[in-house]
Amino acid sequence: MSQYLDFVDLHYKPSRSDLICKFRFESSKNISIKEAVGRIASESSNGTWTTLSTLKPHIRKIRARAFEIKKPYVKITYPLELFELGNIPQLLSSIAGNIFGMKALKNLRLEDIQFSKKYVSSFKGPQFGIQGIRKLTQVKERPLIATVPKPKVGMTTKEFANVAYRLWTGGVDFVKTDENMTSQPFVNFYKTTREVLKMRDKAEKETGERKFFLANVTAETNEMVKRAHFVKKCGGEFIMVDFLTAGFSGFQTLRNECQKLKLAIHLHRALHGSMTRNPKHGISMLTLAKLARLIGGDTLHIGTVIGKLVGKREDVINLKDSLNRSLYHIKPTLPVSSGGLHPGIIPYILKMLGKDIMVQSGGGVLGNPLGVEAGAKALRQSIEATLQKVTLKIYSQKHKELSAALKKWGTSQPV
Ligand code: CAP
Ligand code: MG
Repeated sequence: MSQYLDFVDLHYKPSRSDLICKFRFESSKNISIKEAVGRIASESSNGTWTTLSTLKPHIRKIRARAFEIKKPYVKITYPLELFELGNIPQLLSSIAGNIFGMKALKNLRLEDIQFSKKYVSSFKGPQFGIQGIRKLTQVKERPLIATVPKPKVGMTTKEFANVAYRLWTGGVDFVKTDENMTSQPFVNFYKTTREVLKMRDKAEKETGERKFFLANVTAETNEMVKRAHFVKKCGGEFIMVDFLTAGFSGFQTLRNECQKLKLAIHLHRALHGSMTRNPKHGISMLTLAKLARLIGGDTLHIGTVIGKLVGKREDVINLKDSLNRSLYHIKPTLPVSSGGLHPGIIPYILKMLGKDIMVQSGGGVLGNPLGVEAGAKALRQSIEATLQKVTLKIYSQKHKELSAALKKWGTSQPV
């Protein structure tokens, strides 16, 4: 089908304002490589399955071009005119839309995306970023420590607020609501936010340390905006949003609102596995992370390699590096390592990712045999030991909370 080959030009040089996408592709039977990459470029820009009587030179001029093929990868360049600045849903409807369902492809994965300065200029990026969070928290030299009360859903407002208080006094910096705890009848968002932030103030007074609540506002967009205003009203500094289940439109609206409210945004990536896990088909977490940073997540979950959820070492490290890489005016996003972490495997995490991260542990804290405060203490002790280059075994001799965690989990890697 020759019209697809019009979207392949291996001599084409992308212009500085183009967006460039890297895809991994597998053609279906009897579809040549050029036909396959032509189809991807065509269907994700302004072509279709047949020639058109309405195709004019000025329209053909802004078509995408497959310009580099290194099987199983292809790079496709997109003239900026194809996109609406500042509109991520439209970007994805183009470069991650119909193409995943084309019969001519057996598999397709959007691996990476490179934005031009002009495109990036239409986004805010993180309001605080890593430096801003360190300034806000006054935690300069160590990883930020977060936990999430477990069981993840079921606690009443009172129970949740009480556990949060005990976690803060035990030594964590951040307490978050879990990704699927929003405003169930027994834990109304407004009542809980007010109660938890009261407990936070109490814990700050008693510990002399800054403490923070990552309130999950995930809901219908107007409701998320309302919840963000309420967090601000109660003295909160952060909100949390499941940016993929909330959707990019909701996330962009929330980011604009948080600019006015001066609220930092913690991004949970629930749903990502449905797109990122299959190495042959879907969208890479790297691509999703770049979009999350562009819109303006101050923090983003990136995985652990050795925790309970999948994530290859080079991918997790690549994610961390990408969130930190210079990108015009866009601040770096703080990587969050979470998912099956417990004190016994913290040394591995810090060795792999360094200290400019947030370490988040739920079960690894709330499962400590000595209780809630001890769980928080043990997590903090494992970080202190690692930064002081003391083995956990030695450090635990004088820290019973860490010793209890090591007795229960050792250095086991949960599955
Ligand atoms: C971790 C967690 C987080 C995961 C999300 C959970 O709890 O709260 O949602 O880390 O995965 O619900 O599993 P645990 P990721 O510490 O008890 O595992 O960080 O990979 O996005
Ligand atoms: Mg969770």
